[in-house]
Amino acid sequence: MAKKQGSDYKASNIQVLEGLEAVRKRPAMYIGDTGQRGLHHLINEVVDNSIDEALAGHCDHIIVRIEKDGSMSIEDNGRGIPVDIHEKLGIPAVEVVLTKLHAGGKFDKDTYKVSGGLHGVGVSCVNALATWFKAEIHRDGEIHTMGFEKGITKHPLKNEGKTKKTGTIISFLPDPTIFTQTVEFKFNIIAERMRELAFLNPEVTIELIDAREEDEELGKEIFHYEGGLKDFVQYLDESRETSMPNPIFISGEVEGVPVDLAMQYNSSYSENVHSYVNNINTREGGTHVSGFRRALTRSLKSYAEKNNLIKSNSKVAISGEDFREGLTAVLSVKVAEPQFEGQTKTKLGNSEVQSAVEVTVYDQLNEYLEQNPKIAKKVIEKVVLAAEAREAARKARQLVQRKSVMSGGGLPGKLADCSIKDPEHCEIYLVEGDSAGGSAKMGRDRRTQAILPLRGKILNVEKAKINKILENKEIQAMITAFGSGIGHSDEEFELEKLRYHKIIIMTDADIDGSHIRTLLLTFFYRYMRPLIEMGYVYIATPPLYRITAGKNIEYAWDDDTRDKLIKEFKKGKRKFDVSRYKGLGEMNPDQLWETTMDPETRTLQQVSIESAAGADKMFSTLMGGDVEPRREFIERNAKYANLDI
Ligand code: 0RA
Repeated sequence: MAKKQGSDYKASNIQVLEGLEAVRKRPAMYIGDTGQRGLHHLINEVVDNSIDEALAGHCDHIIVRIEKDGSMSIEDNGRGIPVDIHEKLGIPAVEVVLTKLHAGGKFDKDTYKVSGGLHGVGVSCVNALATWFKAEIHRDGEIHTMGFEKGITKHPLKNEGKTKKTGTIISFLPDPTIFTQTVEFKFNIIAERMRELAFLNPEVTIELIDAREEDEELGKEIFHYEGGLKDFVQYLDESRETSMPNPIFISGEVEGVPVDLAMQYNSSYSENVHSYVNNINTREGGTHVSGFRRALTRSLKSYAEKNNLIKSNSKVAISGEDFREGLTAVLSVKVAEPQFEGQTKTKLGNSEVQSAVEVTVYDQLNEYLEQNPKIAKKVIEKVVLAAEAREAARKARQLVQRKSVMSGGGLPGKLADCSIKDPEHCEIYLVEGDSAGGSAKMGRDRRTQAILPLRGKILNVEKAKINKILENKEIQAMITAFGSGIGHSDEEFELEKLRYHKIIIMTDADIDGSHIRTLLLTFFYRYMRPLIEMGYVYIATPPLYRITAGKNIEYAWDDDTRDKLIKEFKKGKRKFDVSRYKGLGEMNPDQLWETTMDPETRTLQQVSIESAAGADKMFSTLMGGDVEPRREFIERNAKYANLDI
């Protein structure tokens, strides 16, 4: 029997190889990129399959391990990948799942699945991109294993004895010839997605273990949230002052579409609505989000009218966004056959979902408001204040525009603009301090590089109202220089009018510098988010050390390189001098150009936001009011220092 199966492999392998070879030839087409993000995507691809088992009600425990040798293993207690012979293909189903593109494996349509959704390219892609890949399946009382190298079967399905459990263990080592930038898995990046999945699937416990860590406690985190979305919202608002004792929780199902929502108001001014379809973050929103917005507006409006909570003499008209100021919400729906649209394919298109969400939220929110009149009154008062602030902001915005028109040309006085006008080729450096600004102005390429010196700290937008933000001089200068406006709607923020496609933050490599950088990023994230989403925001990386030996000058960006250079100079028996750059202002224009601004040689870090919920949490914690969560956050993250910025 085993032999017969073995010879069957040969015939079927031909097709199989063709499929996975394509993945190895063009990996980015399947997993997005082959950098750090693509590398970590491999884990998600496997875990998504375990989550599918959980969604189908067959799995409640997942263990994700980063092994000492740099490989990953993902274990679940699901049903185990089927091992029986696939009717049409004549090979074991597990082989179909692991070697056929897009096989996914879920042969029935009626289940909601993550895999096969947004990225769902299937576990077979992970197999294709791994130096080695193993599957251990516990199913029907028996242990089955299979092994591969670069997607090629090296060890056909084998029975390894008896078991009482069911489940799947997938382990693999990423192929360094594919992931040429890095094959190092980062605990924090994995933790963020596992936490999100645990919030979205309260029935599951996800253990994340880093076996590379000596200290067992430090290398382990368990994610399990019985409160689900409620816990998620409370987690997001941990460093904000909330306006209600507990998040509102809404749950229902309309025509086969399960809808879950948790929401609460807080004392901030930003809207933090995160939405998911089959556990996939729909960053561009879609029909489910419009359904939610309509229900929220309709329900609150009718409650306010019925109870005379909006004064008839109020001059400002309340608009939809006023109902969402200071709102943190997580909306999660499950759709059997989701259609994803939009630039990043993260916008839900299924029209039937809008009414499913709208009906569910409208009915249950009405009920909540009736039962909680005190909270309802507070919420309406907040909405009215938001409308008034929006009106004030509109006036302030007009004033900023008028001022810039009156000061001629419309550009801020401190800006040294570039001569070329095509935004695609233009860059603007936001430079900390006038003296560094001076060096940058002298050292730059005037055709393509504009310099805007920023004096002191910009306003912390996390704690300020929009009209105060618009009064801030540094923020005004950025708004007029960028030319794209400020705000959340398409009318307020016009990406087409942006004058530079690279916005480069250049601050000192010290605590103050990193504070200013975070303040700027917070401002962009909250009020000019498309800049970050489009990948237009960068961080310049000036060197930390200069080592001079006569006319020979070398720069070092980290301690290791500095030590290496020192060693070399010592070997050559040359006299040398090591200095630590304290600030950008210490560099002369040539040095600044050479190390940090010359497009040929500089390294820029592009700012990206992997998870919107993660970014929201990070900014509210770093910049919000409470000291304790901030201290904890910084301590927790200091070890990894990879906030992705
Ligand atoms: C195909 C079909 C079924 C489950 C799976 C694949 C499956 C894949 C993975 C990957 C990691 N863990 C997994 N667990 C399950 C359905 C099984 C059935 O119908 O019994």
